[in-house]
Amino acid sequence: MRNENFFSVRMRASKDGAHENGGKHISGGELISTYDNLKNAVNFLLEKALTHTRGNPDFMQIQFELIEETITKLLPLHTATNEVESVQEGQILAVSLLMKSGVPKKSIERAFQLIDEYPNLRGAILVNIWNGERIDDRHEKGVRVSRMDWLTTNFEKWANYFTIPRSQRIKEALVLATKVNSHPATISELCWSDDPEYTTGYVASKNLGYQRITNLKEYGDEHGCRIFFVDGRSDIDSYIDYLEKLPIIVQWEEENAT
Ligand code: PML
Ligand code: MG
Ligand code: MG
Ligand code: MG
Repeated sequence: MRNENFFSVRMRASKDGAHENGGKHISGGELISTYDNLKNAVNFLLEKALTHTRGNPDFMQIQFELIEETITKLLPLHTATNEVESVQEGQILAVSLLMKSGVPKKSIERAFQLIDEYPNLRGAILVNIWNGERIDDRHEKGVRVSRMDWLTTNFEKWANYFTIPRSQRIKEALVLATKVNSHPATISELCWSDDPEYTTGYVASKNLGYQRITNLKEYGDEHGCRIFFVDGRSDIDSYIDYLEKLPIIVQWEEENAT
């Protein structure tokens, strides 16, 4: 096989100016591409941002860079879907899953206050499970998990096997959750979308897997949430380096099915 170079391709788009100038976040995206596929990768991210339900961007940046590090392969987290009738039911389930994964209740309550304090966050916030305090210093920007992907053909094979919708959104969220939760410092993750038309979110952890919850916010609400609950005794700088820099590809074969 040809020894190929791989590139990390990233996009961010905003409205009323760039993010750093107070613009509203519209869309972001991450891909890993071969050189020959770069044109498709850039077009894919361009299209994603131009057609986003959060609005039409007036600022966009797409960049690519060669990946020097070896790419690690990860199996997708085991996935389950929890149907709930209301946002209240969804939120109660999320709290109980977070507790099951090892986050103390008090710290979950504090983390929910943090979500309200940073309504325009575009990345993730890192919360120390031992006291519920935020431990990254990224303010409104948050931490952006990067350098990750899943070949669409392989994702579709996985989705067909488990009868999960073959949605790009699920693919992207599961890639991120798989990367984040494969690090020993991550205890659990809580996420719901900032897309006003999408109400399904999830709690993910090593033991629970990727637990989708069909109703975690009201339809029409543009406020998203992404919290990584972290063992605060870990080296946080190297943890953030892992999230931002270590390249991973999710890959699944039928013999991996459990
Ligand atoms: C997002 O849209 O940014 C996050 C979506 C999370 C849930 C995806 C799913 O499993 O349906
Ligand atoms: Mg989004
Ligand atoms: Mg639009
Ligand atoms: Mg560093």
